[in-house]
Amino acid sequence: MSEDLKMKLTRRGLLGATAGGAALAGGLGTRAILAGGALGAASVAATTAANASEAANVAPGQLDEYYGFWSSGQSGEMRILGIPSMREFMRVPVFNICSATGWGITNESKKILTEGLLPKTKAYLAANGLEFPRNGDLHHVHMSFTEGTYDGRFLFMNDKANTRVARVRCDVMKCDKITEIPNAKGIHGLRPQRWPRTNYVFCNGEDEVPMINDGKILDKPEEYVNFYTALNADDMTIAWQVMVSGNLDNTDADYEGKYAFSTCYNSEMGMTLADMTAADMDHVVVYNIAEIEKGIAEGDFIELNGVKVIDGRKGKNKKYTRYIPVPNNPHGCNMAPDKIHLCIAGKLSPTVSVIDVRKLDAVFADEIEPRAAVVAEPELGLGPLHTCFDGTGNAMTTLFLDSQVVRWNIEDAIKAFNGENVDPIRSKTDVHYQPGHNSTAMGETLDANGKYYLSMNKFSKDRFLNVGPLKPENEQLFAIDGDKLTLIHDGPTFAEPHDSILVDPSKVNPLSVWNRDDRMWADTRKQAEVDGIDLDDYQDTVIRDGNKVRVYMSSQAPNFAIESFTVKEGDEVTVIVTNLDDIDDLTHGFTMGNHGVAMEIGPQATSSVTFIAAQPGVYWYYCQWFCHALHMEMRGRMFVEPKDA
Ligand code: CUK
Ligand code: CUA
Ligand code: CA
Repeated sequence: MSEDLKMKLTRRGLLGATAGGAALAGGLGTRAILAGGALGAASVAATTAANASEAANVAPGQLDEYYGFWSSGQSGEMRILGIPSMREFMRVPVFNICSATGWGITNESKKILTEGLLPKTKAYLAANGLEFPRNGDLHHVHMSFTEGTYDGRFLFMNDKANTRVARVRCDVMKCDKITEIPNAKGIHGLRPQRWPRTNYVFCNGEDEVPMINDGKILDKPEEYVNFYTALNADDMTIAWQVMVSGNLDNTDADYEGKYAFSTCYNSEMGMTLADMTAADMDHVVVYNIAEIEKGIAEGDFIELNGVKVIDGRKGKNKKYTRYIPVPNNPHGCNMAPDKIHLCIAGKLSPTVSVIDVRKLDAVFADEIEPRAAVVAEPELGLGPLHTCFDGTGNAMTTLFLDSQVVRWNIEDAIKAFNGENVDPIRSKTDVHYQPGHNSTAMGETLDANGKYYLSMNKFSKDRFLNVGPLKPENEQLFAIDGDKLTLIHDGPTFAEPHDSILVDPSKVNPLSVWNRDDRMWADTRKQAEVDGIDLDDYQDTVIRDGNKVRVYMSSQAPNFAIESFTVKEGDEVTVIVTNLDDIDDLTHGFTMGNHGVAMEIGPQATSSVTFIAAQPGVYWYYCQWFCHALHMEMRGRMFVEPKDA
């Protein structure tokens, strides 16, 4: 490592950049502190792109070229956008609670939010008066693959805040499963297996904890471990886990189904910022999938909380994992669609380490040192976080501190690493400001193409009218023209443009109207059968079952079939609404006034909600999704009789 590079990796450099707030001050201070010299010039001047914005203009009524599936960070939902217009089409609630759709309020969604929680978690949530976590931190959304490209079955996403993984069905764009991951803490990096298909979803546990986290071991970091989890994509159960040394940040998988990878920024097992950044090098963990499966089959595991756990810690079982040293505190982990090069973003190091996955067989066979799998380490700029690809042999890496994207050539980087006098950098383009993730159309698949480049920026600063101390983030879309990136969209976004994938519409084909026999309301259907009601041949009926009342009603614009019903004070009331309309876009809602109850009922869907009618009186319910000229009139009354009347 050059002296210059070493200097940039010093802890003082890092602390200066973060503690001083220089990163937010426009870049100059940061660069001075961290690099002591000029790298590419990230200007704070606004980029004007008046004519370029034409390129992002999708004419009224015209459809976009790509779907964008967005994570929303601490908002906990998934979003669907159109590329290149950047119009936001939909918000799909996942780890959050949604007032519009009733996610977290309906019985159907509550089941999904609670059934995958660990018993211990349910117990301590209950002690806090909760059935499920109220929040989520959704960083990474990725679609299921078949043979290296998207197959339009599912989208998978992590919740760092509550150690969960969720799945969204692409046919209806609703979440259908949420699994809390045992043993691990803080699921961060997440990627589906690419080859031969997504049988596994790989999940990184970021936070270090004792192997058995029951309070017997507390402040003894030397006894902490981290867990890498393979989830079965088809049923969202845990397939296996690998215990590793150091923590786990981002993950990716190869195009052969042989290896998966994680970056680790805390090989030091430090518990303070100073200690987490103390070493010169951290590492990338390489998982040998076939060997791990063999180890599981042969019983070479311990069982922890019902999960088969392989010991892949450093120096334990070298057939399962290898540790490739890379400069301190790496972050992004991105497999190129050339099927060969894995790009590890340096974060504290201005470099990206390029690992040739063809060399990993030799690493596992002890024929070469792990570090010999690194075939390039170009110096690209300050704060490299994530890399994406456009299928041309070039890579684009976000530079957080420089507020730029650097476009560079992988082969030239390899040549330079081998001593040839070539500069792999093709161009640097300013973004506004501090980009984290980036994406290209189909960029993490074999169909990667070079049409659009998306920069997901963590700060908007001076770019929009001031809305108070909490500012929006900023997303920028660029047209890729050779090495030149032209800004075609620049727009604010609410927390947080974390990560995204841009998907060709040929891969996704959602329904417009629900199938009546959808499994989303299978439990409600069962209850209806017990109540002697055929949900398909609808009877609008009120059933009394002790102090439980079930109100079955259909809806057809602009009417609820039941215009009033009567219950007794203290009754547990379940309202089951089936939307008989079978027209595109004809969604009804059910809101029970003053009860904190609302839900969406899509065309042909059934939804249900349960509450206690605790106060006698007259209460109005109404449809809260605009459905008809007489939508305001789509309402009815609930009479709650006093207990001793
Ligand atoms: S991590 Cu945040 S910018 Cu959660 Cu995808 Cu890199
Ligand atoms: Cu039904 Cu509004
Ligand atoms: Ca470190």
